[in-house]
Amino acid sequence: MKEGGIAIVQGDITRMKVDAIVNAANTSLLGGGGVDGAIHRAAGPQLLAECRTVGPCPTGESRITGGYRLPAPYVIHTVGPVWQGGAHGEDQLLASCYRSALRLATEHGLSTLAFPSISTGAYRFPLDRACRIALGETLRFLREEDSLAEVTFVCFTAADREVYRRILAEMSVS
Ligand code: AR6
Repeated sequence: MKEGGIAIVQGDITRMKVDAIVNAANTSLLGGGGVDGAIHRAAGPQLLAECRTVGPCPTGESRITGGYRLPAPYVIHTVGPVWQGGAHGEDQLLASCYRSALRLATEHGLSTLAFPSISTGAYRFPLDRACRIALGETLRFLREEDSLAEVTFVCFTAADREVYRRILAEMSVS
């Protein structure tokens, strides 16, 4: 599904042939489980070595490294908020993850970017709410900047992909 520079697919983000994939990291940038673990496994040990030189990274911010053995030449590591009920600035911090990752991509002259669903796994951010923030921030960014050609949301499950598709369709008509 494609809509105004946004594509939504189901799959493994480590296989994406885009200029940069985004990693849902933690503040240490030294790896972990989930998509972070998958990216480090696929990229190989040089990614961890570079991460040691660019971390730590505060929640809501992003850092860029090479992609090493990945098909994508760059990885943008962003640190999502841990869900604590929604009254601890989680929405603003998650929006900041998307904005800072998109900004880093344009600063590096990249034109295609793929995001996982940041914070919705181990960090337990509710999917619907996170998805509205992800798509809202990205649509706004794409309207204001013409440097990025396509942003792909890579959903790990078909159920997640359907949520993204439904919410993008809702946002596109409103
Ligand atoms: N490709 C695309 N999406 C994936 C993949 C993959 N290969 N693997 C998992 N997902 P999570 P978070 C999805 O837990 O909630 C790590 O330990 C997954 O189904 O990876 O931001 C870090 O080091 C979910 O939809 O990230 C941090 O400590 C989404 O990616 C912490 O987890 C995000 O789930 C970050 O937690």
